[in-house]
Amino acid sequence: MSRAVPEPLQCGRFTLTFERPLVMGILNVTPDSFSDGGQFAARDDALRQAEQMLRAGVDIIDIGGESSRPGAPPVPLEVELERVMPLLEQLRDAQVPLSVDTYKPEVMRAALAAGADLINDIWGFRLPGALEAVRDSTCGLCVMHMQGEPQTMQLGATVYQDVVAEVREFLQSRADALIHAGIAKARICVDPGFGFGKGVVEHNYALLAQLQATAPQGARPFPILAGISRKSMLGAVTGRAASERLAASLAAAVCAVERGAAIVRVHDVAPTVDALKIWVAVRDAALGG
Ligand code: 7PJ
Repeated sequence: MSRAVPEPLQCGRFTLTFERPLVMGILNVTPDSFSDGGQFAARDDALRQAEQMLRAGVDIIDIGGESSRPGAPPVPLEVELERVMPLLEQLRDAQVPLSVDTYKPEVMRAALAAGADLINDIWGFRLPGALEAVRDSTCGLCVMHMQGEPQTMQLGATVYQDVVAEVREFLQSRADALIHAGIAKARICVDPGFGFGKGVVEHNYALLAQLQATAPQGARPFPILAGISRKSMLGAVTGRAASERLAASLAAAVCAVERGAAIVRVHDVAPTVDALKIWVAVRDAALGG
């Protein structure tokens, strides 16, 4: 099977190329405890986890200071900054791109000033000021699909006539808006947003089955990022709790890469790196290389 390698992604200090699929490791700094100690413990924990990811061969670290789990309470700006900024500074010298998972323009600006290489926005840079916050930097941008308007934060039941086409049209319109604002196309990657405003399990599997078709089509396809790790669509099929979804997450990562994902966003970096090495070995053997 021949498939075009996506164009390189300009990503701050780095230019990412996609001769092989890349692994984005999820680094959440969201303490369960609301005590002061919780904040520090969470940071230490996150640093240790980052070191583990680096040893395992992570390609991008995605730092998140607010849980975007549907129904999770929003985190005040100051708290999100307090969680994200110290980590960004402490990981700045690691030789991998640092991504920040945020939809708040103020966090984007602070993160970019501190050297973030990529901004990962589950709202697709739709909040007022988001586009302006990233426009004049060289950071990469991950544009994710989520149905609904940011202002209403509507994450409930969602209706689609044709989920794949609707996601693609949305991603196309957001990419157009970014490019129209003067952002280089080479800075953009796209993501169908598994589980976000997609309450019907089958919709998520349709998006995975037709992953390539969820991205805007054209001569220079955008790199596709897929985040399926531990998500409820895996629980729906296996009947397993989130903590027991490693095997399902690995299978989903391989399926996503097989269907065109350039980057997979995962919790379990080491096993994903191994799984994708096997995928690469099979691909190369099929090419006769
Ligand atoms: C995603 C994300 C995703 C991108 C989260 C979770 C929920 N960013 N942030 N894509 N998911 N780009 O990890 O379960 O799928 S938070």
